Amino acid sequence: MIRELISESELLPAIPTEAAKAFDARKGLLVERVNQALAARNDLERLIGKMDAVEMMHDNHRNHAMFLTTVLYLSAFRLLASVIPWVYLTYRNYGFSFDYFPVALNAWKAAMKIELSELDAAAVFPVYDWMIERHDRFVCVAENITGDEPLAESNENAHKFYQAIVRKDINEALKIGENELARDFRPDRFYQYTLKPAMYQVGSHWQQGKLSVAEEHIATSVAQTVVSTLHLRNPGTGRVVGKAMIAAVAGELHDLGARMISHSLALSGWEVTCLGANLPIMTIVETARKIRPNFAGFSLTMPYHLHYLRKIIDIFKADPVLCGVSIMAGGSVFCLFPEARGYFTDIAIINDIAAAVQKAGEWQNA
Ligand code: B12
Repeated sequence: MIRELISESELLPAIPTEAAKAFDARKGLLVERVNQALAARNDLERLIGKMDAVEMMHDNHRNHAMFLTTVLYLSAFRLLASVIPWVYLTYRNYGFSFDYFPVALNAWKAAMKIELSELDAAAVFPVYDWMIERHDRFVCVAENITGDEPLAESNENAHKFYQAIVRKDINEALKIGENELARDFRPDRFYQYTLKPAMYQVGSHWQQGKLSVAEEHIATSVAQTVVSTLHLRNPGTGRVVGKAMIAAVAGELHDLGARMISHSLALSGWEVTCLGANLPIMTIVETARKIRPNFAGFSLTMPYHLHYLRKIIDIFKADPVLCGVSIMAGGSVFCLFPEARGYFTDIAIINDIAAAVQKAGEWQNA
């Protein structure tokens, strides 16, 4: 059924940029109005499970505003259709009723009637009507998500590494990494098949409530220490093949992938400038103008950051200094929601570290 919903989404008319901009500019006010509309309902407790969940509902409204901004800028309706069941499932797991969703979507429409011009609201309404009309079918898809999707491909050390990072055992975690590196001097294998699956396991245990937020943060911080220490102890080769700039886009706090890619590239002779998490678009552009990399790589995890990637690509293409810079992007959004790839056919989307290093080499030799 999800396939049908995704292909039906293609019938929606493209959103004019002006309407997307208007939604983006007013999204804070829209969120406030939707929060107030929901707070005024007598049946709020039935909709969100318990009154303690109001904070989480507000969170959802903020995320909704950011995600719809992405969807409207990119006319990314296939992405919208593939993300909705995950949103339904996540909030149902937190105790929300599925009935909450059409109520909230109608509140968004009411808010837009007040905050947007008639023309802009008329351009965006078909997207909301499309979601509301298909609510029952999205419930059906959400109910059939099993949650046993395979985790990232792993090797024999992944579970040991997982245990070490949740126990806050930095020495053991580092030893696993160093032993693997000593074997073949290929950090990409350790990162791809040990560290990444361990972090995905942290994520799913966190989502299932088996790890607390604090435990997830501790495990992440141990993993970050391992990556930094391995990089420090095993820097580049000295032979420079070119310059690379790696960053996680504006708003994106997940930067472990970017740091792992950076280290692997450095070991292949790239002079890497890794800017880390949450880089404003213009900082990325200015830094690229300054260092003039051969290529840039961007990391994205949350679907609601995808339109920033589009903006960066368009700015690079139109910039006389940056138009020759090749671009690659990766991150779990492209694995969890493969539909996202379709909006970026003009760059390389890569989720495997060795493949990213290989692509960089091909660009260098071209
Ligand atoms: C650690 C973590 C965090 C940390 C991040 C810290 C940090 N410095 O990175 C913190 C606590 C900040 C965080 C916050 C949030 N998180 Co979080 N987080 C995770 C977790 C557990 C691990 C992420 C990670 O490090 N993975 C390991 C890396 C190595 O994997 P990766 O990023 O996929 O990278 C690989 C490839 O994708 C690729 N790649 C990555 N980048 C690049 C770049 C290039 C150029 C290339 C070529 C390749 C490439 O190479 C890597 C190796 O294969 C995941 C679980 C998961 N399944 O990933 C959740 C997860 C990603 N988080 C999630 C959520 C919901 C959130 C929050 C919204 C939570 C909240 N309510 O606040 C916020 C959003 C923050 C934001 N604005 O970005 C969800 C996302 C669901 C979704 N996609 O819609 C996940 C999946 C957890 C879950 N199961 O629900 N998170």
